Amino acid sequence: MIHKQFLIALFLLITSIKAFTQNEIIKPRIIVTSDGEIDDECSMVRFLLYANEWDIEGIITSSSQYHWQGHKWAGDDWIDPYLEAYEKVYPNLIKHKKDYPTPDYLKSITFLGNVKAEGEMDLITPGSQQIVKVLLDESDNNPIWVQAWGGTNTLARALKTIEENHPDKMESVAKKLRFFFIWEQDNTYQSYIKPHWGKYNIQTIICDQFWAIAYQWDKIMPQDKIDYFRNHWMKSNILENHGPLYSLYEAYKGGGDKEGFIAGPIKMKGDFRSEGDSPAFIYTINTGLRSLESPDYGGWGGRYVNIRENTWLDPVPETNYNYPEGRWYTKTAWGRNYMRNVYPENQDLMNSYFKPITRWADALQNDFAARADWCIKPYEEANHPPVVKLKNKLNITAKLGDKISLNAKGTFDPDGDKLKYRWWQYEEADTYNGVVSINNASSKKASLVIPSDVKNGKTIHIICEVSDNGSPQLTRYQRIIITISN
Ligand SMILES: [Ca+2]
Ligand SMILES: [Ca+2]
Ligand SMILES: [Ca+2]
Repeated sequence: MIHKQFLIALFLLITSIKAFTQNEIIKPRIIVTSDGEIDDECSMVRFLLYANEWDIEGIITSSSQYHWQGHKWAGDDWIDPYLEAYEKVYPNLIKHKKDYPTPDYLKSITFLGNVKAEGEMDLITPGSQQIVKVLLDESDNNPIWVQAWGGTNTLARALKTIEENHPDKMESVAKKLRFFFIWEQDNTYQSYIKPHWGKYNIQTIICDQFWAIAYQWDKIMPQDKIDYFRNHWMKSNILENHGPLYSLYEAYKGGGDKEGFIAGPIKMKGDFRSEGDSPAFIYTINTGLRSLESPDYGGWGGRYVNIRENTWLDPVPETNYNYPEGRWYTKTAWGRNYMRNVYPENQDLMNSYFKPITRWADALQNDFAARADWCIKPYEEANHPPVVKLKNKLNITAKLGDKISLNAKGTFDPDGDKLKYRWWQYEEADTYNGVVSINNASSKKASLVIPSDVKNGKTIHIICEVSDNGSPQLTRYQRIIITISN
């Protein structure tokens, strides 16, 4: 006979282990909508290489203000070659991570959405129907991230179908929805989604920081990160000899760009081209940075601040900046307008605006390079990221003057690589308006003392950053949030 107390203890043990390990977190559910621009096609390669990180429930072609059927259109079936190439590398990918979805599964959830014109949301399309089906499925009520790499029109059509046919379900559907838009690339968020669904206060991130890795990366990327986007790095790590999926990845071709963006004076043939939409899915990769918990925590996909209701936009580094009331897009977004009208002036301001993305750019590119190897190499010959586990809690409540011990015991590398530790304060993400000094910040065990001037309720965010010595060097994290309660 098992004692009730034993069961309770066992339960507490299991739940505490769960709280300490990022790997046990269930995969984010995601739906992608994309307008098939050349840089979406680059993003699609990276996306498929991370397909094991999520439950992908829809890959849907949509239109945008830039692309629609008959206007700079990549074709209704532009995703097919990418899925075919994924099918070819899949047998090797699963040697590295068993949980890549099968090519047949990905094909079964890939659909054409609303593509006839910019902002078209009258037609019920296979893409809009897939979104409806996923959102109305009550067997899974975990959050679902809907990403717009183009317009929001197919999403808007799906929501309108739900409003028309199942108005009683709107609230429960809204509860699980999370939006991540790369700008508002048509007007349907303003004209339909906000007026009809605004009352449910759906968390909505609208990103402009993406410029850091879009067509003008060469002007934005800091000097210590720019080599990861240069042709010599791209050639050996991404473009050549990495199998059929990476061979579809398009580099910069030289002499300006299809989309009319003029390259900077130093951009060369074979350089990185553009992946403006990638932050939408990069944001949902579980790196240990806990970015899904709140958009202002920040992670590989950037950091966002709450502007109004549950709308999160890019933090603009100007005091008294007034965010526009309507669309956040090419005409209004700060970064786009900085690049168009102000660059090359005030580059300190530019650097701080794009830092939420550029600060991780080396780790991000190295990670992409490792997965290039996963397409062609056996497990033993490729690198895999460290798994960061901490002995201390991830959420700590502390008082002024408390000594906090930080301990990364339990962290390991699946390849047995040597690990390098770095503990640092993510000052922009925490609400303490000061700097904490960390003792032994480059050891497995570190500590800090809560400064005497932290106000009650404020937070200190500490990142445990762990890099291996494999090739390419890979990095993972764990974030600790200390809340002051006196
Ligand atoms: Ca796009
Ligand atoms: Ca490794
Ligand atoms: Ca701070």
